[in-house]
Amino acid sequence: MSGMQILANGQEAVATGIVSALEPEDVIISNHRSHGHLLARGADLNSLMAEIMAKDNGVNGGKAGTLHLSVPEINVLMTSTVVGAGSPLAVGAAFAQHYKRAGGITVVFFGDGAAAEGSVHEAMNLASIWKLPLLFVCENICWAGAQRHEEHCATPHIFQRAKGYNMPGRSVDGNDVEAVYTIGVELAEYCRSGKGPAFIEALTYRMRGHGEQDRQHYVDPGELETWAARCPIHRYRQKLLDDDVLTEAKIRAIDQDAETRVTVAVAFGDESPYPGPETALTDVFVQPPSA
Ligand SMILES: Cc1ncc(C[n+]2csc(CCOP(=O)(O)OP(=O)(O)O)c2C)c(N)n1
Repeated sequence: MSGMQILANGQEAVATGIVSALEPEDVIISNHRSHGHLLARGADLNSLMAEIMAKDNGVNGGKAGTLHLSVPEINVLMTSTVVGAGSPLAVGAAFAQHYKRAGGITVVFFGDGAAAEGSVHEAMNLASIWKLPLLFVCENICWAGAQRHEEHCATPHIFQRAKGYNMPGRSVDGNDVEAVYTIGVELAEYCRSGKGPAFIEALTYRMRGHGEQDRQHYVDPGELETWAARCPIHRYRQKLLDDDVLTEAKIRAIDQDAETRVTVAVAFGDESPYPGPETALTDVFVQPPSA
């Protein structure tokens, strides 16, 4: 695939836990590491894969690519690779929900690196002053690009910043899907009830490089092994086996189903055409409704 591919292997429990805690009317804004959020929300795998391959059948006609997706049908307003850009836009989305008394909340996903951007601090401040229904979800994956957490962040506990903006802030084991879901339900409910914004810091890890071009030469292999042993998928699989919820055979069937769906999606993307030159200027400008 051409272009920069940024994956979220290792962070599956955050996407699944938080998105499962939402209602259909809730709005999601995400960053460059968004594929898990979109899949958890039920985006169509075939048209997502086609979009990542810049094909005409993609969710955005091949114009967004992997980093700037938008799937309004499932209320994923946008994803952006401009670090820290999602939060002020999430303030806008949450303000619209509040103003129209629409009932939903907005969730914005961002990384620990983004948490140091001024835009995120401004968004937290304004959301709190206006008591907006906005859930900030910081995925602390221990790295921002090639920088360790302590190289770019003044505090080891980002969730404590929530206190400075007068909103509840909690940290959670981001590799435990039930724990993420539980805290997600609790704080989504807080935002939904009109009390204002809330903040979750999910502690997890980036199992691949910053992007697929990154060989992670700067990462201690022992650190990767430690986090591999905490893999959220393996952990939950084991729990479901231990609790007799699933059998080995059922798990194999789920794995097989996932592999088949990915194979079908890759074939769909491969076979899809590239957009024609005549579409270069379509869906680029919006004609505002006349007053
Ligand atoms: C405003 C801005 N500054 C810098 C970059 C370059 N950049 C892309 S991703 C990234 C690291 C972001 O780290 P974090 O927010 O923790 O997200 P992660 O990649 O770790 O999920 C940087 C610096 C950018 N895309 N946008």
